[in-house]
Amino acid sequence: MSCNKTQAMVVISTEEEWSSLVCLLEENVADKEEQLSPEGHVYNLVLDDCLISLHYADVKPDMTQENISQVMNACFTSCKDGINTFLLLVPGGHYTTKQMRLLEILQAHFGTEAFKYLVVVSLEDGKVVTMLDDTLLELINTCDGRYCRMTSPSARDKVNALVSMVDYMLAESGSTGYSQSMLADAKKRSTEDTAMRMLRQKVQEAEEKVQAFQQMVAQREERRAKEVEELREKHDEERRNEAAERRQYEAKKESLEEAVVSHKAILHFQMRPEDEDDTDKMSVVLLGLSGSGKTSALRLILQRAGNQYPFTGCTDEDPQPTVVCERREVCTGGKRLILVDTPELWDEDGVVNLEQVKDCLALALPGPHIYLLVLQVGRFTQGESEMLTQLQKIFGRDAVEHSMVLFVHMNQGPQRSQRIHNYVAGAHTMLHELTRRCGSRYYELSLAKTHNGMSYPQVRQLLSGINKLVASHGGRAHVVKRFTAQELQERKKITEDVKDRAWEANFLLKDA
Ligand SMILES: Nc1nc2c(ncn2[C@@H]2O[C@H](COP(=O)(O)OP(=O)(O)OP(=O)(O)O)[C@@H](O)[C@H]2O)c(=O)[nH]1
Ligand SMILES: [Mg+2]
Repeated sequence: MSCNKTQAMVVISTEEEWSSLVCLLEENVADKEEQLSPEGHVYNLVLDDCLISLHYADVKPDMTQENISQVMNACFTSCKDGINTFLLLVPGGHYTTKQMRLLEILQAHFGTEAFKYLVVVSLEDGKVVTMLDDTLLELINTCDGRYCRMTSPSARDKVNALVSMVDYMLAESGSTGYSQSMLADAKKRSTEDTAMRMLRQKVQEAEEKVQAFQQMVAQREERRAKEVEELREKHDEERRNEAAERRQYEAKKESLEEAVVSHKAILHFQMRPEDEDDTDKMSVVLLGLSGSGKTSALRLILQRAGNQYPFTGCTDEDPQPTVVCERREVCTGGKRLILVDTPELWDEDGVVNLEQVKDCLALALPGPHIYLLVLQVGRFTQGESEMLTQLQKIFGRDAVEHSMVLFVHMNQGPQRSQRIHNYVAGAHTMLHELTRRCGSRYYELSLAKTHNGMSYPQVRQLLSGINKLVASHGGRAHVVKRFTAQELQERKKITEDVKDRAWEANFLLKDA
């Protein structure tokens, strides 16, 4: 039979639907003629002088890309005059994942160009489909509305309608269908896409690697910082512990040394001959303006230092102003400590009481070793600011090398927050200068009875300071050049003779 025209249609469907289509056409469309090709299924149908050649693309969703290519190429080859259209069979108007996958294969092989030649065919065996899926509607839209229903009673009419639809589509596109050059273009694009995809994938992999590396570096940095911090904390704690241990050790060592010295001294003191020389005597002269606290400080030092040395004349009552120099002795740390109390040797106006100066030097024999400048915490007068000048004027320029300052607290002890160092640091520059010129040798003593406990360590520190200063001068006393030794010795004798009178005078004043 000769035909005026031929339409080659490639059918995209599952094998089951392809069989259903063939059955439907065989049963309902006359003048049919079936022909099977060795490569796959081909079904030729002659209808009104038109040869409709249906080529089944036997692709399966699980096929490899290579196999799909083979099937599609065979399909293309069997359509000798090119492919006019692609038919996607959907059973009963249901667009399922199977059909979606087949369309993906079609697009992958023939490119998006193939959609311009695609017709969606709904196989409806006796059933009438009234509602279409949204996804199917979308697909039909993509195909510019090319949708055809294939029902058994009117199959012939439907095939005719399909042929007309294809004719119209080809006329619209101005081509004969999907061509070899389109296939070549699709393959080229696919290769380019694949290359681009691979490139993109490699870039992404590289980026991921960079990111992972950066993350790893950041994690390591974080871990290292944490370790360093932990190590630092550990070291800090070790240092703190070491410092505490060192302090404990130093305190222990100091107290042991003191105990040894004290013990030796007691033995030495007990065993020494009567006429022993004066090398173990330290003589301290307390100096300061009236009311600075010299007598009170002297009493407290004697009480705290002189456990082995009983002395009379010490009461708990407030002392009265001292009118004559007095000498007290105490055995401490293995030495005889001589303390010389003085009345005001010079007044605020700088007027010197020379007789009392001589007395104090005579009573300080074999010293003086130390000049203890007594100042009240919180009080610093104009006269006191010139203390060192007066001291040097009276006792000689080098007297300052034998001087130290004793700050006394009258009413309250030092607050924890304001230790004597802080007091000095924040004091008037003149006071600051005074302590500096005394070689920063300054100590404190709480006279207030409410802070009784504090005076024990304070006296211990003061005595230690006295010992150190005396030792730094090789145990030698300070020589006051303006008076001869003989003159002072004689004065000492006279002073001791009038000692009883001095006591009397002081006590008389007290009772007044
Ligand atoms: N508020 C208070 N006053 C005290 C304390 N101890 C002593 N005083 C007073 O401080 C003043 C001076 O005390 P002294 O120790 O006699 O001073 P001084 O330097 O020996 O004075 P002169 O002998 O006059 O040179 C006296 O009026 C004491 O009554 C104390 O703990 N608290
Ligand atoms: Mg006094």
